[in-house]
Amino acid sequence: MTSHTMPPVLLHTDFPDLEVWASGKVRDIYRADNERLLFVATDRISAFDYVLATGIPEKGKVLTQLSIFWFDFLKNTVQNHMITPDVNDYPPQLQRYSAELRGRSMLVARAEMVPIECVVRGYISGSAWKEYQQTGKVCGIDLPKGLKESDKLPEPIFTPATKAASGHDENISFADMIKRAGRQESERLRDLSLEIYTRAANYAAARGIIIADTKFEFGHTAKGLVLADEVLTPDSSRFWPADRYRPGAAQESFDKQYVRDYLEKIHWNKQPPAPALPDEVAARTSEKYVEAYRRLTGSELKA
Ligand code: Q0T
Repeated sequence: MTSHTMPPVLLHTDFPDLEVWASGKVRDIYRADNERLLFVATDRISAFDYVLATGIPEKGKVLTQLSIFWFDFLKNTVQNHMITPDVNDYPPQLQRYSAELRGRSMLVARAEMVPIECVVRGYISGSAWKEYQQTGKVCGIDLPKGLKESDKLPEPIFTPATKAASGHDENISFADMIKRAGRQESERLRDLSLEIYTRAANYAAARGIIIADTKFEFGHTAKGLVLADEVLTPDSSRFWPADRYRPGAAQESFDKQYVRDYLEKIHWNKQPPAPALPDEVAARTSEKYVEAYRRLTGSELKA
């Protein structure tokens, strides 16, 4: 008789004596002090733009540990905002929450954030595929005629976006980015984003994962320009299993495929409230996140 036990899932953080700095669909950021923030990845999952009622065991840990892996992998290319992921090194006022924070959080340097989403695409998918079908371009970049959905691009492209009032990202041209962020800064962020993507995507491809596209966020600290937010995770990127890659249609997602299949099967109208997931869908999805971590890092996720 085998008994399956799931680790506890963290859906909501509640640190009453800490000030919330920013809160996203799946991440919460608290103010630690004037210079430092506490960045927490919960186990929440979003699909079709909504956060579901069910958490995914290990998800927050996988995303945090993957970001840490990439920060280290990229350390000779770009500085990052991480100060420490070790709760024992957190300031004393955070120590009382160590049980919830361990493995899924990091202390980061508070940065002056660049108000641009730095998106790099090696494959054509999502909003870029829509734009290409309508105009033949993406963010003002001319692409070859005759591309199919999910095709690999001749070379990776930088497609910046801004957070619109709707909460949805709005693709902008590089010329628009220059108007907002200046020429020097924009060229630096573009070149750096393309370099980071190329290094990471080549590494992942050798491990059977296509990183179709990804979004970076940068900020400025006393150390200079830093890579912030979470990096090269399934939430900030499209991860596709390479052995199932079939251009000409939308691709299966590495991590959320069971979730999307289930939501389609129950004919959810994609309006709130978002449904809960059966235990088995949550468990199989958890395994996919843990597998992505294993394939990319070559190590088992630590307990
Ligand atoms: C930030 C200052 O989506 C975001 O947060 C949702 C929880 C983006 N965001 C980042 C910051 C960071 C980081 N990362 C930082 N190091 N310093 N602000 C705020 N919102």
